[in-house]
Amino acid sequence: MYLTFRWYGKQDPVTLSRIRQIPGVKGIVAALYDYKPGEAWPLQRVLELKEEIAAAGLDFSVVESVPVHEEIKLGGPERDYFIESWIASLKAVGRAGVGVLTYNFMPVFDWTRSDLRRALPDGSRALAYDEAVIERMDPLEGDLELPGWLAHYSRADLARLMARYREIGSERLWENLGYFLTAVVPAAEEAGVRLAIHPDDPPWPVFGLPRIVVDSNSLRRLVSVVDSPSNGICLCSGSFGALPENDIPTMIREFASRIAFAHIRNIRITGPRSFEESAHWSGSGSLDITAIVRAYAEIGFRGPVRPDHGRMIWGEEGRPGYGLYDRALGSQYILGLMDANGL
Ligand code: DNO
Repeated sequence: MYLTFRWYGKQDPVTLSRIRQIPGVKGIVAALYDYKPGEAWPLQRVLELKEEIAAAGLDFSVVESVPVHEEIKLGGPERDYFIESWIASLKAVGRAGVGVLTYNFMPVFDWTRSDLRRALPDGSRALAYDEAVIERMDPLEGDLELPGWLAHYSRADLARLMARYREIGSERLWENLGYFLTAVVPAAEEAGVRLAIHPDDPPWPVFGLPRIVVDSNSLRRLVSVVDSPSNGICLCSGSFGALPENDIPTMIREFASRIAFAHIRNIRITGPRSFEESAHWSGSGSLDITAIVRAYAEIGFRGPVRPDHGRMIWGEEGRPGYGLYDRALGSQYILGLMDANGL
């Protein structure tokens, strides 16, 4: 396993030169942020990004994410066009020598939280999710927008999209994921890229929209749709871990051969379908990060890992979940566990 760090490009207050100073970080997780879902990434731009990262002494290890256009998820009439365009981006990623590509299949909204700056008792601030608050929220009212979401829709488009998803339900969403994978996995194999689906975060329906990548059963179904190492998983401990029945070390062992990318994050479950994000240390949250890294050691995981979200500490401002300090601390905790487990 080797340590990587997410970087949001030139706009990111966390610069590559700062990331370089974190011991043990070898790789960068990045994307082309100026392309909308459905637009193909030109090879030249991916190569430029790779060069920029290499100039800072780091490797471009993972693309996170190439967004999947809603027409693909909805199985709309234009899906083949958008799948072709996604494959063009995938090929560019492969030609640039980046071996892992993360994506998700969440309808409309990527990760969702009710609170971007929950004050924790120690004075730090963290992302939090409260089902009761979410139930009272109407995404068609107000400015529901989270940093990190790649797509933003006008209110009218959002209303139309949400209505279409409510019509199709989760079984059709599975079929559409199957159709997508059947088309893209052979292209990924050819391009030498492992796809890594990110689980739904949180792993249950939000705003009445179906969510399907939520537990071990869904991963079993996912890997069986197309039997190939390129049909891989981004095993995100914080996303799956919000459901107490998801035992992350057990999942790591079961899906060992399909894990292409590890996200390590801790959360503190505060009630049913409610949690706040905590520091990576096992002692600060509900997840046993020590056992998680031990499971990666047991399966001999050789792929990239990144400290997922961090809290905002020491007065840092910036992109919620993606400040420098707490993620850097988390990376050192992970690095220590890696060393202790011979990873
Ligand atoms: C949140 C991230 C997600 C992830 C996408 C992958 O911080 O883990 O936004 O990048 O779901 O497509």
